[in-house]
Amino acid sequence: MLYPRENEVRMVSDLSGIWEFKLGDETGPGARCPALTGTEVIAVPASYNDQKDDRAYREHYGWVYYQRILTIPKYWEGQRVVLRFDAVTHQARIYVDDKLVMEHKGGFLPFELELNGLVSAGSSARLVVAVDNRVNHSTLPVGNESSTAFFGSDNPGVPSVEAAKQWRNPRNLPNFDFFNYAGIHRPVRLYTTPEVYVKDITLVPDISGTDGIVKYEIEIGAGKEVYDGKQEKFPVQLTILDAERKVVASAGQAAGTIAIPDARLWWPWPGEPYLYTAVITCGEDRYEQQFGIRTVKVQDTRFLINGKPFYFKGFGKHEDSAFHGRGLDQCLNVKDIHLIRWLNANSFRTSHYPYAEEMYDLCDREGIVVIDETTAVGIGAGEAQDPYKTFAIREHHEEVLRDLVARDKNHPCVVMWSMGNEPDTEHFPESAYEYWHSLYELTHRLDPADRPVTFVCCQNNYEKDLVTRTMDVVCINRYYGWYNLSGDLDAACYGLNQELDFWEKQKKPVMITEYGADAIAGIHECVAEMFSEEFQVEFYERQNAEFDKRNFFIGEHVWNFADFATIQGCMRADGNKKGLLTRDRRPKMAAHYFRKRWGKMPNFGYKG
Ligand code: GCB
Repeated sequence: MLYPRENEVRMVSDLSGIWEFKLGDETGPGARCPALTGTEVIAVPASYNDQKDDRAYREHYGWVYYQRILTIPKYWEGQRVVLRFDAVTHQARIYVDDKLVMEHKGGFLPFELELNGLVSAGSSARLVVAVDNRVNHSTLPVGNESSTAFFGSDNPGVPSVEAAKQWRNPRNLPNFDFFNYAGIHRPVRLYTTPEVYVKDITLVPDISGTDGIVKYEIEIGAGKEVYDGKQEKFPVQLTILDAERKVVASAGQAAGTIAIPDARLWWPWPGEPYLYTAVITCGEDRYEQQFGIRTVKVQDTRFLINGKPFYFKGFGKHEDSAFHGRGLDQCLNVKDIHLIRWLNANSFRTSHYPYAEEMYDLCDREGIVVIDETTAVGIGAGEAQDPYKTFAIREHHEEVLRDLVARDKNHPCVVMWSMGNEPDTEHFPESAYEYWHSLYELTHRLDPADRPVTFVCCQNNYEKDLVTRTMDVVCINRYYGWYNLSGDLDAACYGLNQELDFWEKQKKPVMITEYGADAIAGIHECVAEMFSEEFQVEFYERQNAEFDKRNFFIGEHVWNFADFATIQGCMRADGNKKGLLTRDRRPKMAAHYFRKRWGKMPNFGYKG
């Protein structure tokens, strides 16, 4: 799905601002939704949870309602008018003048609908967006539904969920470690196109000698007009501009291959992330899509970008900040990109969901490498239940993969797809293999550029796990010295090395996608113990020394870039404190440590 961009033939109107808001309950709205009364104010885009200091907002369970008037200007007559939601978390029902016009499941990817026929140019309509924040065994991310999750698994007197309902309000029990923020998280926009319009563009870059080669395909859509696909009526023209907007190549078909002589490549920062622009015209429509010329390939135990062995230096992140929750914050995104550079890092993973499109645009432009992850976090329910046989998630997971690849396929910053984070691969290894391997094949088929595909594996019995070793890159999250062998870094390094010996035999590129220790900023000790800034530094120093000895090891992503909000619990003091930075982006000692370490490590050829 193309990002809405304004130009000489397309208008974009951003509906961000103050909307009306009302909390609902577990009963969702039906086919009709009458006007809301007794509403409160809410900012869009942002999570609703922290906009009012009220437990009812923070811990809400079920539906909420957003309302505003939308107006289609008279001068948009004759245009296709589209209402686009970049992300509504987790489930949305859209009403135009009382009537249900669209539903969408999944809180981190865009969806849109044409308003022609629903609201005419020169008139207004009432827009209500109903949003459900519930997570369970049929959603991604996954919510718990078991009684043990309610009360802690080692509580001997665990009552059933049914019994608990008698005296406890229903609540979300996320099977993931980030606060279950919800609401209209990203912009809502109206945009126009001519009736015959550029619907989609696929650009697959390659390199041949000094030339850039771009395989392209342009899809044309039609509103009321009948698009017969014939060149004569709606000729498609593709023009490639360089960064100075000089024409470097052009073609007159909707699909083909085009060469850019003496192309400048997209390199990760501090290399030059050079971008070209594809200008597509068809009939009256015009759309511009930026792209880069770069290749990505896994070869033996190397991850090659433009043919050179790349080493990942960076983090798992979150979209998370004070007040906004998970809502788009462009200022924070720019700040984070600058901090990534300040830290001398080169990459991050969009743990644990697709991020806002604006962030990928920034990464394209600033040369930050991205591992793009779906919302599949928390698939597992212990040894008693095979999630692959009992969770109704497969269809939705496929849909998320399809929509993610369709949304992000043209970004040069995206070098690998992560199908999910820390599913159960240990208790039901065969089921897990069947599930993940078929999705792995699907993702390869979906991506026209055929990027490497992986998923991120939980600390487990790696000998039993049949899936992780079959991924293009083995991505492991490990907490030796934190959740296990807590505080004992000698033992942690021993355990880590045992495991690394195992991975060495698999002859695959391996990277650590999470490792880390909580550190509460300001806690200092001479003899480093857990939760102090000194322990966090020592934890990383010791484990990095082990990674440096391993040739097949292609990257280190620390957990986490910054402290972030989680559900309250006895394991979390005001959220997860594993950030190198605090939630308000102040560096801990470990940030200075990594800035020095990464400053000395090249992007390419670190392991020869
Ligand atoms: C993990 C999860 C991540 C958590 C982290 C932690 O393995 O992937 O979402 O936040 O551990 O700090 O516990």
